[in-house]
Amino acid sequence: MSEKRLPAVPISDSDRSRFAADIADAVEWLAGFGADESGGVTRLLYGKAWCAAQKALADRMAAGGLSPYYDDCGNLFGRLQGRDPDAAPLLTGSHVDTVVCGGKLDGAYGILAGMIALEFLRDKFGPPLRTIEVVSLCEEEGSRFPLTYWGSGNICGKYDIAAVPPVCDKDGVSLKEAMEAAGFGKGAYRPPRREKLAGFIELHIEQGSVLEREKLSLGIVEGIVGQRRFTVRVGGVANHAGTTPMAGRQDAMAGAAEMISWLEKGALLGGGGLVATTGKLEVLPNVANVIAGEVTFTVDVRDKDEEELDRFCGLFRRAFAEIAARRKLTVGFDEWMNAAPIRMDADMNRTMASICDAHAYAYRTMYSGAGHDAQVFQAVCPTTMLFVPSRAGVSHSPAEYSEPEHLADGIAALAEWLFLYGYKEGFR
Ligand code: HGY
Ligand code: MN
Ligand code: MN
Repeated sequence: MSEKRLPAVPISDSDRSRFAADIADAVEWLAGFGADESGGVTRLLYGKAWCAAQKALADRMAAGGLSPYYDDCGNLFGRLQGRDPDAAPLLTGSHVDTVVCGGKLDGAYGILAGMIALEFLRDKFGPPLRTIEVVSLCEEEGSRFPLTYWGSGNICGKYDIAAVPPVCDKDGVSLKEAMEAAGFGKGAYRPPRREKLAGFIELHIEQGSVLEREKLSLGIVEGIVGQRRFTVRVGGVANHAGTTPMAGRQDAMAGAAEMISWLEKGALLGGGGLVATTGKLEVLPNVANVIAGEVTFTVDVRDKDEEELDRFCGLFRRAFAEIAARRKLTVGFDEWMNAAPIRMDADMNRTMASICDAHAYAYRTMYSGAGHDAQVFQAVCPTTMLFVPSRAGVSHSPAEYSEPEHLADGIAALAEWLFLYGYKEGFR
């Protein structure tokens, strides 16, 4: 239990109900940008819905008194100017892009909650000591291009828009072309790289069912799992489904199926927390009466432990190579994501625990099985992350939902955290 104290930012019942009403409205409003027929949201980096959402968020930030500005890779910031221009700024926020047919809260909640919290603090306490900015990060999911954390990665130096990775989307549009078509990457805005940051906090839905199962309101994230993503290409010989005997086929689909089944069994056998997923599969020529000549599929592997990730990825690559050799197939691996497991800042988490205790929120510390921009920021500045419960643990789905009261508690805890680090002397 952290030291008991009174809340530094008391939240009245009417504050909480206003947060709940405002966040519920704002989430529905933002979900309108990229709403798809499945009832979910599809907002892909630099696409039409993405551009409209960023523009609408900039207008909403301006209307709320947060000065909006972009950096040159398309991250959007809403600034609450601090009194001390030399103090390093604090950032809060999350990603504006979504998965395909995603939910309304993943990413969006952290942006909108940051806007609500900053306007609340400004109205109650005036300008902060140090500048605080809410950021709508341009891309985190890797849904359009085979690359993730494009927004936070440019801020934190993982990427450099002067050397855009040569990746293309499924229509062959390159990241560079898409970025420039959206008006970015041409020097019209400030360079994305931020050297001086006092800290970053990301408010996010849990996307799992721990908090709901344990009937808790908040989850302080002690660490985020490491993540590896691959594209695996299996090559065989396309042939007639009717005239080709079973013996001697070089069937890329049957080979890929054996590999994907191995992946699931291998992860289950491991017994620990490691998870492995194939979420995407493409077949050529993809017709019923032709033996598949080529199959491309993804592998997503996650674990808290870097060595376990190394071990399992070595194991599955050897197993796939053995399957391919036995079936006279070829197999190729393209690793396009490698995020190390990371622990959040212990001091900042202790502060968050004292906030939860002061407000008597039921909370726990926990690990995140989902990747987040916070793991990119933690490599360059003190970073913390706070979860609110997800109904039935569902996410990356139109059924994604959190109770407005839980969303409101997240905003209240965020507001106090930003107050302590942004308004008070003495906090780093
Ligand atoms: O896949 C993830 O963990 C995150 O939602 N991008
Ligand atoms: Mn996500
Ligand atoms: Mn997310």
